[in-house]
Amino acid sequence: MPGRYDAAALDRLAEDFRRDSFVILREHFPVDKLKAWAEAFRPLLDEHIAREGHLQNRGSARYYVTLPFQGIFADPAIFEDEDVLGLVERIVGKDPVMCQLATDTPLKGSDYQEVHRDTPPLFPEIEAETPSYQLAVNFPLCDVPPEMGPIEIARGTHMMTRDEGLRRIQSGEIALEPYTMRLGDVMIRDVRHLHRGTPNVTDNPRPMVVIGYSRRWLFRPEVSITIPREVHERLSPRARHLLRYNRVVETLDEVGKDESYQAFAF
Ligand SMILES: O=C(O)CCC(=O)C(=O)O
Repeated sequence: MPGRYDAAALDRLAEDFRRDSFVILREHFPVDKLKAWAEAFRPLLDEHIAREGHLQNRGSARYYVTLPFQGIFADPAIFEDEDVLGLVERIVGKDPVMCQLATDTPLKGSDYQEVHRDTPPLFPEIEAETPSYQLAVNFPLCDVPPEMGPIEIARGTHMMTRDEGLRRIQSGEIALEPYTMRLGDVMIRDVRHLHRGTPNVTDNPRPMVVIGYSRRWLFRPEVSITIPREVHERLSPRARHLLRYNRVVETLDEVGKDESYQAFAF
């Protein structure tokens, strides 16, 4: 499927991204497809909570759950979306790697997270940030109004040290702004910006999908996608290349379900 944005529009979005640390493509993914994802996700969330919910792996009543790379979740119309990949390549360069397909879900009882980054500095020896190397493509599986815990982001803090970003937030120079989203909206963000999850005060879960894309040389051992062979065989050459650092298995039954990505805030 061709993209919705031409090259000039993608160039402008990439500029916005470099300034702000994120962009939102409104009404981008088909709502019916996402409703089917939401339905298929619900039992996976319940299973995760029953198995290891006591770990509260993202704070109180907030869970990180990896999605199985099969069935409707292994959808090239989503992870090979032309506009998203066009932006990813403009931001992290040619030959990006897809390293993560998961969800963050706050429930009733969730709280404000500590303001954090999702990754430690690439070069802790120097007090400077580099161009972007790790992106999260986020899209919710429901509408996210203020009462369902929208993410709050301090715009532009991806290119500052953590301490400088926190200082500017504390002084009021940069605000932590909430970003409400509708089903179908897609956010592409640099995981270094300072941000936090906020409480979902409703009775319904608020799943947010995260697809991770990295620069071509970056390997993140804390996340991975396990690809069943029959899914791998049906992938396009581009998809196989995107997923080249991930393990191919005969069946997902051979893979443990415990979440290995526990340390998340830096
Ligand atoms: O989905 C959200 O509300 C953001 C969660 C988050 O920042 C995290 O768990 O690292």
